[in-house]
Amino acid sequence: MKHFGSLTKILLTAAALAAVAGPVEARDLRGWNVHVPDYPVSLGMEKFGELVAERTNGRFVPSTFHSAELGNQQQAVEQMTFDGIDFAVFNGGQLGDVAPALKVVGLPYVFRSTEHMFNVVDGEVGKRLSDELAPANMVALAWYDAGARSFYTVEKPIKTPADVAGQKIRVPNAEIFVATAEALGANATPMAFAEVFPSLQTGVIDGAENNPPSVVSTRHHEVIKYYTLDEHLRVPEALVVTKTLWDSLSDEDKQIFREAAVESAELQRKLWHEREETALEAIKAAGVEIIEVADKQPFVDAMDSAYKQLITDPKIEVFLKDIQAVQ
Ligand code: BDP
Repeated sequence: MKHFGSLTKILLTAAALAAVAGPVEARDLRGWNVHVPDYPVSLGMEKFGELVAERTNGRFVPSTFHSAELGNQQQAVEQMTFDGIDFAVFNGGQLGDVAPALKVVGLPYVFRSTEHMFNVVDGEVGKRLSDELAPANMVALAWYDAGARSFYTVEKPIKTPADVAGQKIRVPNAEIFVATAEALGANATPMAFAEVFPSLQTGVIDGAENNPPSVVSTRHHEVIKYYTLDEHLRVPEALVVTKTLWDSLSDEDKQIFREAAVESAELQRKLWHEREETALEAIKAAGVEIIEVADKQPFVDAMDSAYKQLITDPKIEVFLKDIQAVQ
């Protein structure tokens, strides 16, 4: 498995550095990741680990456990609260279940483009979003790209919002996803990422929604027939460390961790961009019909009820206004 390879590399680096600099007390850090080892998020996390190990001269040895080996996302979020894991990449909208203000990045169609999204999360709003994670024992160090999520189905194509109504659509286990699918009248069915493939295969669900790289990494394109590019959600993903770990770091180490995270995000965003294109090609090549949505406005209009449900306190409203004001 890939992470053992890079773990070995990190340990060897640490050993080599110790030989030069004298013995170092290495602290192992456990990282949670939902994706397979060659996914852009996974490669970004590996980079983060390598840079931290290298630049702290092996005093910190982060290793990432891929493919939800340390549990599903909900369990991982929980483990962060008691330092069972030290770092992770979490879908920002899913974090809304533990830090309500984060729901704002999971509002349907909240970002106008990828550029707008990164201008928001890389700027002062991103810093404030990170502060909101403190009660969940997390600090966000950088943000990864996760493209845009769109619906896909096995039997009945989705061309208009009305086509979603009544379909049993899998969504991740978090309020923003349920509210978004329900706003279109779907029978929203929360379930863990790993369970979606067999559920599509056996007809337990009629469809799901995700970005092209995830459709391909989970082989959903082998069982679906239609992919509707409505792009209802564009949710950034946060590279987080526990607040416990963060607070224990010297200022110098904090800078190393932050720079490593930002550099890993630069790599991840570049890989993401490439993967988005190859993934869509693979989906087409598998014979899936791609349904372009020339006018997304009917989908946007249908999201009113999701906004009403998700904007539960004035703070989220302030965040929303601030996001809209960013260019
Ligand atoms: C992927 C996201 C991941 C989600 C997953 C899902 O990167 O954070 O957990 O979708 O649908 O695209 O569960």
